[in-house]
Amino acid sequence: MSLVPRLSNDTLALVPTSVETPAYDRRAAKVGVVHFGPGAFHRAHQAWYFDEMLKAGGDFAVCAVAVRSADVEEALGPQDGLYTLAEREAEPRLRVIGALKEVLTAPRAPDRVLARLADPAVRIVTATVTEKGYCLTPAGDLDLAHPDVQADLRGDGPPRSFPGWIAEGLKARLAARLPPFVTVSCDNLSENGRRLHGAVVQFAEAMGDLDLRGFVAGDARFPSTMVDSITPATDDELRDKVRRELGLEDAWPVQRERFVQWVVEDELGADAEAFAAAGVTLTRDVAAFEKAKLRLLNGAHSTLAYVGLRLGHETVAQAMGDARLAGFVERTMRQDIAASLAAAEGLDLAAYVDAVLARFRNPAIAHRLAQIAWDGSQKLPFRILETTAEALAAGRPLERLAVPVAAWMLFVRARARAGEPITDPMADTLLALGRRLTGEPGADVDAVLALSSVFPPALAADPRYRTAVADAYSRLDTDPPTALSA
Ligand code: CS2
Repeated sequence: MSLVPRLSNDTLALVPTSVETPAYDRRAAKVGVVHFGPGAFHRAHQAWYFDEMLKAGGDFAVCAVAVRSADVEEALGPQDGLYTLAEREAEPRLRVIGALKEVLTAPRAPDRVLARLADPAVRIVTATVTEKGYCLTPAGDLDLAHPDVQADLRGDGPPRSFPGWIAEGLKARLAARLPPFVTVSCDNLSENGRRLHGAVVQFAEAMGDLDLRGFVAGDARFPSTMVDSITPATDDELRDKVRRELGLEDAWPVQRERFVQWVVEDELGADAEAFAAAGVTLTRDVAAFEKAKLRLLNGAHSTLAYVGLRLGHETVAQAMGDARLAGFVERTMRQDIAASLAAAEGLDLAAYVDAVLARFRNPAIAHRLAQIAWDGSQKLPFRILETTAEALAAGRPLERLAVPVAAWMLFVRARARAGEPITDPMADTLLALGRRLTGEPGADVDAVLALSSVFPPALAADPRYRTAVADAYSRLDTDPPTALSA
């Protein structure tokens, strides 16, 4: 048993002054925000912004709701919602974040979640539920065949899906004649707010509730956003560091680089000023920022992950230390991806690429490629395939853009052959497919591109694209460095 006391309201005063702690009255701060999906990214990113807003005196305390797992409640409940955020740079910095005032697990306390959604003091609902949490079909509609959506539409219990929760929350607001909350998606999907809005409208329609449909479609706001900060998963090294420096036990600290960015479509009403004062960029044109970030940063990340793993690297910084791979990724960003982007006002693409590459090289961060490799079936469409489909339509080269997809195929095949699991909502399908891949490029590419929930049919059917993927696959399989010469 550890003799080190646990971080909580009662022990907060023991934290050394070198570590920043909440400088506001946590007990007095009112909950103004409900957040779905309080994983490491939320706690390192939006919760830090809300902590800044609380410092400035606003009612931005957060009720954090895990849609399924009780892990966060179990770790942070005994800590009164407190946890440590480590900024990993040459000069690291620790800060105890106090923004999470309540930590709930939806299946355990559905009534409390609903009461918060219907609380007049709550104005904002944020979400990081990952790509799969939106329950969308490849065409971007609400997936009515999704088991959680079906259960929610039957209405025989509290909501299970995230769109179901938002619909239920807005229904409660309507019944109480309250204004709707603003729903702010913070996941890495292009046009995240618009997609979520569409899904919740379809949800209300499928419920046959026309009043709710009108309220969601006409009154509720779903701004799109771009969120950015590199957040490696928590590991023992971080837990030990925090224990040493705080002199307290923290069951679930989080870490990120110092850089943070949050760009939100300007639909926040009276709260806009507080967001802007905390450093959030409010804009009318979030799409250009979102696209640039998803395609350049996340696209490059997924490329580094699958190709880097194939080459035996473990972290992003190590992969960037491999000059051939780093050069390949940089060419892909500058030549192929940047060509698919129109610069947003205030966004210089060449400087953005420089900054992203420098962040990837941060030696103070051990961002594991295996973490980025999760959920490839959900990530590749937004990160790589949209860029590729546009390159195809415009007659631009496809060779480099085919490489991460070929590397993903090899990743799936390697995991399947080794009998190792894959973290992906399509894991069963992918592992079965991976076992069938023989190494014959034509047949393997046929089998993988037939996954219609991942590859848009027009792209999958195109002979130029198929040839490019098959060529990259065979090179990566037999002589990986040659795949990087393109
Ligand atoms: C990463 C992202 O894990 C991943 O797939 O690409 O989480 C990335 O670190 C963030 O989007 C950076 O903002």
